[in-house]
Amino acid sequence: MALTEEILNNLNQAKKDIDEEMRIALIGQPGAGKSSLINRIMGKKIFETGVHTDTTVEADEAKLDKLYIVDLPGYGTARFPFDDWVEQFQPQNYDLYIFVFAGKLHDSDTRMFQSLKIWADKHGGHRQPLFIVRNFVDSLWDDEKSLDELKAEVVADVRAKMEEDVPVYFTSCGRHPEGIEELKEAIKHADIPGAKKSKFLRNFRATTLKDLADKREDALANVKNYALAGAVNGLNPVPGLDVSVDIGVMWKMLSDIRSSFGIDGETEAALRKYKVIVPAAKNVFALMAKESIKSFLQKEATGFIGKNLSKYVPFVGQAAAACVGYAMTIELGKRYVEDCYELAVDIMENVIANEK
Ligand SMILES: Nc1nc2c(ncn2[C@@H]2O[C@H](COP(=O)(O)OP(=O)(O)O)[C@@H](O)[C@H]2O)c(=O)[nH]1
Ligand SMILES: [Mg+2]
Repeated sequence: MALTEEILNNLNQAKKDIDEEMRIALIGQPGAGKSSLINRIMGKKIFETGVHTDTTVEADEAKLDKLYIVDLPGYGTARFPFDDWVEQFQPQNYDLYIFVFAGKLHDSDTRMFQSLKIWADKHGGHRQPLFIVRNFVDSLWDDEKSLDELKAEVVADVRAKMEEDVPVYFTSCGRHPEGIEELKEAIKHADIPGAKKSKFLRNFRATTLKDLADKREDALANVKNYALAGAVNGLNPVPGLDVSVDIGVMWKMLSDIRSSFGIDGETEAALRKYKVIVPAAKNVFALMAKESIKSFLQKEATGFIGKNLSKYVPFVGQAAAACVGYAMTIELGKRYVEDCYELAVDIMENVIANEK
């Protein structure tokens, strides 16, 4: 099938980007607060907290779509001397590390820091980002020293062991959470390929307007990949029209967009108690079922093709149908991102207003 150059050139990359996985490893001793911290960052319960028994011997794994989060057991213990730990858990194979500690650093931590540099050399020198987090900052306290002095001591110790001026994040997952937003922002800007980072961006729950803006940008950038996948699979002609789209791909695109913004069937029910709902809400909920996508296409396609006809004149038959499908998927995806974003902002602002 002859497709436009744009589609062909980008197709392989789009497929790779869609399938790309992101793997996050949590490293640190049991009780340091790894589970509590990742739950806070993700804004949802990923791991049980306060359970130490199995997590000291087995990795605890969570999979959210293409995002893997693995809570590795502690190393440098009688059970796992450092080398055994590396052998068994292959810690070199992650895209991003969050190292959490709550007390003193140990010699085995120094080995872990050094190992990450060695593993980077094996990966062509690109070191996977490591976030060093001193959790339990709420219990960082001393009669004789100020909090700033204590923090400076921690930073100096980490930098001596890393042999580098790395940042240290101070957090608390206790009664008064602290430092979580700063850490989350740093993870959002981590030096990893966009297709991987996207798997983080779409799977955490937004807690700030900045989060929603970042999700909007990520979702808009992803629309093209779905459109490409749909154009190639597009074997479902829309009855009565010269358009082929893969309704399944479209439906997946729309549900992924919704889910990134934390919108689902329960949101619709919860919104009923509001008297005024933004118009975007209607558009968002109207396209929740596969069937409604079909009727939407039938209604919209004629107008869409009319407006864009000149673009497709050089193509004939199936190719034109696929191109129109591609362009329509992009159009629909972009509109849907904006509607979901607007609705999510409205919900967040109302919840915040109600809490005040
Ligand atoms: N006070 C305080 N308690 C915390 C903090 N982080 C975690 N905890 C508590 O410490 C315990 C162990 O935390 P958990 O996240 O399970 O640690 P993990 O074993 O490293 O996964 C749990 O009871 C948490 O509620 C913190 O920053 N401050
Ligand atoms: Mg844990």
